[in-house]
Amino acid sequence: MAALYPIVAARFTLEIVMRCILAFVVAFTFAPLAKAAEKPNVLFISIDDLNDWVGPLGGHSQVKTPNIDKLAARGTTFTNAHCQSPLCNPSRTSVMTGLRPSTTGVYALSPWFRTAEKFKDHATLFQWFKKNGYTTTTGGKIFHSGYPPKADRPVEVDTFGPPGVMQPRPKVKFVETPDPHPLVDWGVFPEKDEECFDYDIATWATKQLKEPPRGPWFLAVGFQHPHVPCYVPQKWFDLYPLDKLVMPKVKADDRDDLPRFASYLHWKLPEPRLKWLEESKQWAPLVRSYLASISFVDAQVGRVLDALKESGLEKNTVVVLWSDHGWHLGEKGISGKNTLWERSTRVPLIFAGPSISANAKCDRPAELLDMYPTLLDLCAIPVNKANEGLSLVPQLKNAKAARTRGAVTTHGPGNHSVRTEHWRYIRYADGSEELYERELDPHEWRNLANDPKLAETKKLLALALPEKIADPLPGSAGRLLTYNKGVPVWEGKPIGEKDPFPEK
Ligand SMILES: [Ca+2]
Repeated sequence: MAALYPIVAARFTLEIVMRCILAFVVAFTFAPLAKAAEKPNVLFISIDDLNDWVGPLGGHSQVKTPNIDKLAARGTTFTNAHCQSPLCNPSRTSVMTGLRPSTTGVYALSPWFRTAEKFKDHATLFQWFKKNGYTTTTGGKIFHSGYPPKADRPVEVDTFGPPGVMQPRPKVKFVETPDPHPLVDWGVFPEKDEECFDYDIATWATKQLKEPPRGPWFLAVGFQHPHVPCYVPQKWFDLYPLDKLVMPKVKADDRDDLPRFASYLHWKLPEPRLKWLEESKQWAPLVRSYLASISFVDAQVGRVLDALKESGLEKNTVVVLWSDHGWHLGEKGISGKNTLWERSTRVPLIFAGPSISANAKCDRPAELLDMYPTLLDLCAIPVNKANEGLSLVPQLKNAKAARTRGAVTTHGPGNHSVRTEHWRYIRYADGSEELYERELDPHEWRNLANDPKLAETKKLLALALPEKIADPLPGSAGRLLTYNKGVPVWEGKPIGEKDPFPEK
């Protein structure tokens, strides 16, 4: 035994040395991998047509969004965030490309931006993350419905989950709106949450979180409520009794001080005007259905966030929740979007996760366009120099951090709005203007553009507007307003100088 001992001891020592060498080699060889594993994941939640009627923004005193409230409590809410376009396709194209509509030429419901040669190889948010080691997955409505076309999907993301489909729908519309558009409808339907399309999207997302990919991942989940049709089960309507409903504030002569061009941006919409909603006693039911749809989608957001928590990945996941644009419910005489006013441009934008201040509200102007560079910054991914947005990380660390740039929204070539902390300035393609002093006039009821004392203010605000204005991409159609040689053209039809504003 005595003779054996030194051998055993030597072997033991050798083993220790070998193990140390191995540990050393492993540490060095896999150091970058370990670092990569520490990279935060991204849970990107988009909500369709959700205006500021959420708890943290206070847009409606009665709205119940406990899950979005909870997310806001553990993160930072931008209270002055605005979309780049008040319409799905251009807004979402801007978010994913990191470019303004005035740069892409995507102003309308079509086309898919890749049809333009110059964007064939433009790296979207998802592609930039993939290039930097992330597994990318999307489900529900992320790009505009039907986009990307099937053939392009594998190029855009690693896994393209269920696309956004607005099903089921009742056999016959509940509300006979002036435009018989099948989606412009609201009411109690179906019976159970489990039958709603956004319920399925949340279920799909929770499954992704239970079995996440190896390495850092980017999961995009796109909900469609409260986009019309505002169909949800009865229990969500019960949260908002009709007889106690607080209606949006409107002013009867609100449009009297607007330039005529303001009406051209929404010359004809499938969404009804306030006049019709009042006459047909549908205004309150629409407001109620929209609120009910918000609470329903909030519950689906909650299911996904609960699944994130249960997965144990919450600490290392950046969550960002946003909506593509707002929605009018009678303000300025209309319902729907397609305007450059607060009701159309203001959106929820909430970040939560590692190194983000909790329970913070940032009043600095922010743009949805800023999400792309912000997410890169949060995940320590190299910048994409093509990005036209700016990282919001300084504000995520300190909500009071300065931000000098206003938030710009564009609808159709040459029509822009800029929002600062104090002002909203709008300039239309024909040069006509609007100016609102936001702190004194939160409903944007008094257009101050003709006040000579404010000429210099307008000039300074106008500096924020884009200098280059791309022509609409070939194939542009759906909600497109152009202005050529002094003639406004809405969806291909010229608008006459004396044509009355369509009240339906
Ligand atoms: Ca939308």
